[in-house]
Amino acid sequence: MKRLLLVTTLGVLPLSAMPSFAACVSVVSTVTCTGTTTTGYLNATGGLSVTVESGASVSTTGTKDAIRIRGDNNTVVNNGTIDGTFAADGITANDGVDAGNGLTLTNNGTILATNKGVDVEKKNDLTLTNSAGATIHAHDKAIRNKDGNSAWLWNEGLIESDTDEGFETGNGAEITNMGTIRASDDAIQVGEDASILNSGLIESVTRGGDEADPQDGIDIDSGTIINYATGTIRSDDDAAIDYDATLDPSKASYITNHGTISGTTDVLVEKGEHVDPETGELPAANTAAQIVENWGLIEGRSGFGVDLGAGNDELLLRKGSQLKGGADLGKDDDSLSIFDALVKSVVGEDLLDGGEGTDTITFAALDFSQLLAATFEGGLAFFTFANDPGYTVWLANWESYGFGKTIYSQAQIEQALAPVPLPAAGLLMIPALGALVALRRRRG
Ligand SMILES: [Ca+2]
Ligand SMILES: [Ca+2]
Ligand SMILES: [Ca+2]
Ligand SMILES: [Ca+2]
Repeated sequence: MKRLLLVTTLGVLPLSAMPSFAACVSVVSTVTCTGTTTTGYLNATGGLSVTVESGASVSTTGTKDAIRIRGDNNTVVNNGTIDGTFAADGITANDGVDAGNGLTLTNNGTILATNKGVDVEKKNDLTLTNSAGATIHAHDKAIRNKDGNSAWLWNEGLIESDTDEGFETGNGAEITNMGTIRASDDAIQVGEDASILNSGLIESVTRGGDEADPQDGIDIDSGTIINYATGTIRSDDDAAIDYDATLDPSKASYITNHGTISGTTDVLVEKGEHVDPETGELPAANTAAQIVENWGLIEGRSGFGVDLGAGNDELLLRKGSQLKGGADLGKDDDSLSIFDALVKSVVGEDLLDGGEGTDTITFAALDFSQLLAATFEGGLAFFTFANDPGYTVWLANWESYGFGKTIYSQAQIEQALAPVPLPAAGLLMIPALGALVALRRRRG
């Protein structure tokens, strides 16, 4: 009793200490939609708080979107249905929600549209939550935020476009996907400094759109992508993750994969070598570093698993991971490390190519003594390991070869594996290599 009284007293104290109300009072315009509205909701002012109640629907038979609120800093909570598929003229494609800067949209229900599900083109500071069980489905882009910066998207439901992009936004996007983002065009199209955390499904599928122009799971300029164990990022007909040119090539981009990433070429970086059929122009190359760390599956179904272009790229293949389709690390000084003693289980018989530049491949879980045979032909190298003598790893254009923590040149490897000259006593003149070869002879 005494304790309760104390708490009550403490609770009252701050109130009595509060100053009187300030002179300027702002009242947010609150709009609540109940029942069935077929004339849409239009309001050009900002600071609105619009709620579509559970069981309610807002659509329009007119030509100005189901909800058009183009002022700034509006809030929409949809617990019912917002439907932009009802234009009576049969020609107009309406949006579900068309809004301004600083839109905060929480969708707990359904948003449908023949045009964009949510249209905030060139608007900044979008905050969009699509809850579990909620849907944003549009014939055109599901969410258009093209050239809009600092978007925040949290998806646990379904975001889907039949013919175009799923979520298109500009720079500084923060995306968390635990649900599904599916599109015929890029599922996600972002600019610079994006952060994408995925434990759901992000996919570009071939249906309904312009299939002559294949599209990606994620199209990005720079940033960080983390794909968790339950996550899948994929494309039916193009890259799972595609890097366009970045404005700041000094900044590296990161992919950490614990789940599945699968595309024709899986992780693809623009090399500026082929004319873009859409623009008719040669695109600028991405010259930044991509740092790819794989604990899961990275799969190039008809091309490289990773094709990283210019920049000092790094590919880290952790124990138990899989890379299908091989790797081309492209121009500049790259590194590839395999942390599994069973190299075959990680990279199979696909080519690992360092490309131009001074590149290093490291078999981090193998000691040099595990190298059973090495053949060098031009830029190619073929290694066989003692722990899997029936297997040969295919290598191209590597300048250094790491075993454990030690780096060897081609010349050092050739010298170490050269037929042992007789008398064997001559080996004493090169003690380090001599020890290696002696080991090898004993094993043989
Ligand atoms: Ca690169
Ligand atoms: Ca490179
Ligand atoms: Ca290279
Ligand atoms: Ca090279």
